[in-house]
Amino acid sequence: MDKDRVAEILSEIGVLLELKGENPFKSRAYANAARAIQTLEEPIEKLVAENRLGEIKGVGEGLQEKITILVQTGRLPYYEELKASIPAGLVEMLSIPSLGPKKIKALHDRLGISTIEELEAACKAGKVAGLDGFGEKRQAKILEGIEYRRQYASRHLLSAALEVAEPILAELSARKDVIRCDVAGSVRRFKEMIGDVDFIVSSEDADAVIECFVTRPGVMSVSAKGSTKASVILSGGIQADIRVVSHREYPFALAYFTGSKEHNIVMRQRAIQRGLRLNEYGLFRSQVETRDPSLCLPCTTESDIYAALELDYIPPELREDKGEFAAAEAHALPRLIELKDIRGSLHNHSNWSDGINSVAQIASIMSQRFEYWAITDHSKSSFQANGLDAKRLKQQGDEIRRVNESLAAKGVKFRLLGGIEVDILRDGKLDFDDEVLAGLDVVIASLHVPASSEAENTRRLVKAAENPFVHIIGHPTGRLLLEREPYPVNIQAVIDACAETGTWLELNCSPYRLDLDWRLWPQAKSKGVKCAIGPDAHRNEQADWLRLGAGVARKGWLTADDVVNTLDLASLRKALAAKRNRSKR
Ligand code: DGT
Ligand code: CA
Ligand code: CA
Ligand code: ZN
Repeated sequence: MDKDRVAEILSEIGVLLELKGENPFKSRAYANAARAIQTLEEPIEKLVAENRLGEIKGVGEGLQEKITILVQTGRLPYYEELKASIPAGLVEMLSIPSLGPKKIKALHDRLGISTIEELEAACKAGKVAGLDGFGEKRQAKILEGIEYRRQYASRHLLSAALEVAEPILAELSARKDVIRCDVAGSVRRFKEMIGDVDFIVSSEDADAVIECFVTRPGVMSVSAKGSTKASVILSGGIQADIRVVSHREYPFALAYFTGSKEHNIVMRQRAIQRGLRLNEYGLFRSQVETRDPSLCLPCTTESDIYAALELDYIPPELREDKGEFAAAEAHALPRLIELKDIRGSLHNHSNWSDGINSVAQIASIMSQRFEYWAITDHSKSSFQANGLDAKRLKQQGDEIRRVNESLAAKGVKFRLLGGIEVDILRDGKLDFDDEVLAGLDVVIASLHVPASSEAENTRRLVKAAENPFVHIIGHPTGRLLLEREPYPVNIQAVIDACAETGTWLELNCSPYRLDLDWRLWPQAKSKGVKCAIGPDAHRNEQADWLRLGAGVARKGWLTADDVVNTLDLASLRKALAAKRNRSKR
């Protein structure tokens, strides 16, 4: 554990003690010690090893003992117990601008407030203004702070992060004083939701790069600005961090700030086991924490770092400490799917239901980029989405056929596929009879109106998978990121039913869904379940969501072979026929 982290924990202890209303001298002692440790010239591990913590100003015996435990074991039970003894809501309130520990304690003691929601209600009811030391002005400020926090300190969709990150990255790479740059953190790892966006840059003119970063349009406020790093809030409320490092440090900083934290911890351990030290500054021939460039192994890429630790290169999406180390050691990492492997999409809507584009418009755009594109509009029970009844479905089918004929006449290979996203109704019955489904190229079954019982939802989905005319279970858990939790369902049972019946599971790559979750794909894959990546496009531009789909599929350890819409059209047709033929055997 480095000194920054030790200092961070000590100062947090100081704040927690204050929240608890402990003796102010005690909490101040922690804050002072934290400050002293931050400015140490030597590695803290060295001081611990040589029993010299007493030399630090303001660090008495009690603190020495705690720091020693922390540095030697990486944990501090005292800190963990202290944290656990305070309602989580009080600690959370610290993130509200204008509220410090003393005020939070007063609110807790006098109004019994222990969550942000309670605080908001009390402010709205005017109860906070009446407290000694608060008043109308402060009450209004607190409400403002709660709103700010809600907007700006929350989590964001990956798609929103990519959207803000890409222009910044383009701008940075175009600068002459930038040697290399990349997005790091959870965005690079393709997490479905992110906290903030991290940029790593190598340059010999850090000042100029930082200045450009904090003054570019789109920056709403600058939260921190130093000589090599800065944090800003972008319009739209996403925080972005930048770090500028030297050319030599770049691969180490990129690897470190890509994370995940869990992945980094294992990397660090592997380094230690080999008599090395790994941190954001380098990989050093050293038994103690250091930044001495003369001890650093020469690595110019992340691959070099992995190689030095006897690992194959681990793609960022897999860096979650979920089995990637064993695989990289055994040269058994999968060759992950790439966007260019995807040849078409099986889940899309047209203006026959709630989509924007006509069948002809869809064909004219998608034929430029893909081999096939299925139109799978909603079925009649989804009346709010203008779902199709059998008669309109047939008319739509005729239109699709006409468009395909004219494509064929022009010698174009691209084809539209005709299909439906059929609602799964009560008891797992579908919105169309088998005879209707049998006439379609692609059938997705989706649960849009779930029951409250897990058993019931599971039964419905399993029954849908057992239908020989259903190819795909759409957005299998129904989650809406940042909005709605998955419906209760035994997803293991659904995966098993898909494996049993040869039904595909969808990786719905609408940025709001990314469902089935990447964490479940390795399991589905191990049972032989294939994946259909579907943008669920309601307008043509949403074809771009396939990029999210490919990235999240990578995060789920999937290869091109695991994903059905990497097949060419002829093979796809065979695969679509396979399930129906199965039931005839
Ligand atoms: P986020 O922003 O919450 O979506 O998640 P990340 O992973 O982007 O986290 P962030 O921005 O706090 O930090 C970026 C990376 O820096 C993180 O993935 C790993 C590394 N990192 C940050 N703090 C620590 C730490 O205390 N220990 C270790 N080992 N790595 C850290
Ligand atoms: Ca981040
Ligand atoms: Ca960050
Ligand atoms: Zn749907």
